Amino acid sequence: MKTYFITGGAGFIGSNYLHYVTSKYPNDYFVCLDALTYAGNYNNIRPLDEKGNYKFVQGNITDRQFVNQLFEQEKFDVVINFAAESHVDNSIKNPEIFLMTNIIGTEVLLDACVKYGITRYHQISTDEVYGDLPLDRPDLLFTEETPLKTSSPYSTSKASADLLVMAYHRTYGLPVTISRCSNNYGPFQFPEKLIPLTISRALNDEVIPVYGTGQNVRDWIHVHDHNVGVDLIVRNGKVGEIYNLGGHSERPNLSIVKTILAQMGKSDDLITFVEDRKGHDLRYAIASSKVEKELGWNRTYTFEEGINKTIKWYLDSQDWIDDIKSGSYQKAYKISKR
Ligand code: NAD
Ligand code: TDX
Repeated sequence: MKTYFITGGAGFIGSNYLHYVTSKYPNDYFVCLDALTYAGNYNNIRPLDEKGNYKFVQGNITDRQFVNQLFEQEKFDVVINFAAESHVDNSIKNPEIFLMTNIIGTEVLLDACVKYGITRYHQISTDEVYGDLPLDRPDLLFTEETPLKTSSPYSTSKASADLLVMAYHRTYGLPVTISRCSNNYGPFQFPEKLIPLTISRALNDEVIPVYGTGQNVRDWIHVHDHNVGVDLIVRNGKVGEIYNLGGHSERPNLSIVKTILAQMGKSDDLITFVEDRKGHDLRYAIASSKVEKELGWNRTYTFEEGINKTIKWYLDSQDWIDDIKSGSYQKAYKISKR
């Protein structure tokens, strides 16, 4: 039995991870720490309260005293850091909180790992640390050897955190791994991101803002496939290694929006082209051959299966969307404690 420290578990990817592992590993114990920022939604993890191998704690990864106390109390074996400010557009408007959470927060966790000792620290990183690829070179993919070359304050903060993680491995011998994944989609994604934003706006026949020409390409992966990869890397990955995880499903943004509208029986007339994102990365595409060969990871969802299931989930979860739209999701944790 091991004790896992999961940060950012009330967010999109972390909550999906917790649903997966608390069932798969009944003999392990999972402590979720989340600050419940605007992106953290207690409704995502409320059903886990019933489980005997799980506990939720509200707190901030930048709060060193609080984090150290938790390490002392819980004696964590494994730390997985999902917590981050994750929305690129916000980082362009207000970079500071991205540097605080994504860099300083990571440093606080790494220091606690050195101080108290752990068997594995895993950093959830992103393909955005590699910058972007040209649209007219489909032969080019990001590998783990691709140099870091970031575009936004968000991706720069994530790359900085990755460098810190590797520095703690080399300097203090901390047993670390890093995974860099492409764009995720699936249940519980905050409707600021392209796919849930399109679905939730289309539900009310609101316009869908497409940045620039809509030709920017992202490599989409179902969140479950990402989390299966994280679990494999944490349990079997080699210490000190970085592993890419990708969807092998490159699509231009306009095609994603049109696919969703068609599936929902809505008109393309909802699409509105708006001013482009500043510094907008053109194309992401990930080579995952290292994790496939070394750890036997592979995707289970095709994009078509995954997106249809995801659209259905949002259509069946309109209460979840309404709670976000009304803001009442931010009271969900307080109400649960009464
Ligand atoms: P998210 O924004 O949905 O969730 C982030 C969670 O972290 C939220 O619950 C939030 O409350 C929490 N949090 C934020 N600041 C915190 C702090 N200071 N202390 C404690 N908790 C804090 O993000 P996500 O999409 O689930 O992303 C999770 C991780 O995966 C991030 O590290 C992100 O960089 C990475 N990632 C995301 C994608 C994607 O497509 N969404 C792709 C690759 C990598
Ligand atoms: O309204 C929109 N219109 C639009 O055209 C939004 C929100 C986005 N877009 C475009 C911008 C991107 O090219 O769609 C694409 C996807 O945008 P986001 O959903 O904001 O994701 P992206 O910027 O690609 O970053 C995501 O993937 C990598 C996550 O948010 C990051 O956390 C992750 O690291």
